[in-house]
Amino acid sequence: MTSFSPGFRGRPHSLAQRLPPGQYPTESFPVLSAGPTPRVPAEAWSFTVTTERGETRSWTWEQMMALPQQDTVTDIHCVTRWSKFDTRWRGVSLDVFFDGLETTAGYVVADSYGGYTTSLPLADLLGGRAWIAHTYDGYALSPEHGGPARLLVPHLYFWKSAKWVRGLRLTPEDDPGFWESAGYHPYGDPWREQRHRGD
Ligand SMILES: Nc1nc2c(c(=O)[nH]1)N[C@H]1C(S)=C(S)[C@@H](COP(=O)(O)O)O[C@H]1N2
Ligand SMILES: [Mo]
Repeated sequence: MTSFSPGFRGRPHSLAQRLPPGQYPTESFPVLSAGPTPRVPAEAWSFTVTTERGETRSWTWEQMMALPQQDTVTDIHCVTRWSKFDTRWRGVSLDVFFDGLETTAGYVVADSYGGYTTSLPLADLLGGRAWIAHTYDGYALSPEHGGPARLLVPHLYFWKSAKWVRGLRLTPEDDPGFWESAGYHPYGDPWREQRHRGD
């Protein structure tokens, strides 16, 4: 199954209409990392979902690659104001990882190799809007951009898309991650320009 950005279906949208307020378009793909780039070989990678009751489900690289794969073309928006149109990814929908999971938790903390964290509502990871992405523009995702695999949540500012993701923890309340604790907005909707807490 393939999903397309708004530019590809329905009423044609000009690129200007696809640019959230205060953003500028870029052709390059900037690297933004708060620390050194962890080197995680695919064979050593695993991904774990932990419920609020401490139950876990894990996937090795091989198991993740055996799940149904999706191609996605989407725009991404960094809070530092660059936006990049029509980025092409391949990965597994979060719906697949959460399928049949019993939870009453409303929030998720994404944990990365290297220690980065970010938090968001569980609902934003469901409904075909978020992926564990391992391929960018037809090539294995580079370590700088979060390879072997990263979270991809393109409808929120890109700091929510945790690189080198290793797991998701379900929490009853919002538990602010790295940038959220540093004063960034808890939700981060680019269309409402939710850059900082209080925006
Ligand atoms: N693990 C981890 N994930 C991260 C970050 C980080 O520092 N560490 N930076 C975030 C920010 S602020 C942005 S804008 C994007 C940048 O992704 P890129 O380097 O692939 O452009 O990754 C997000 N995910
Ligand atoms: Mo960012």
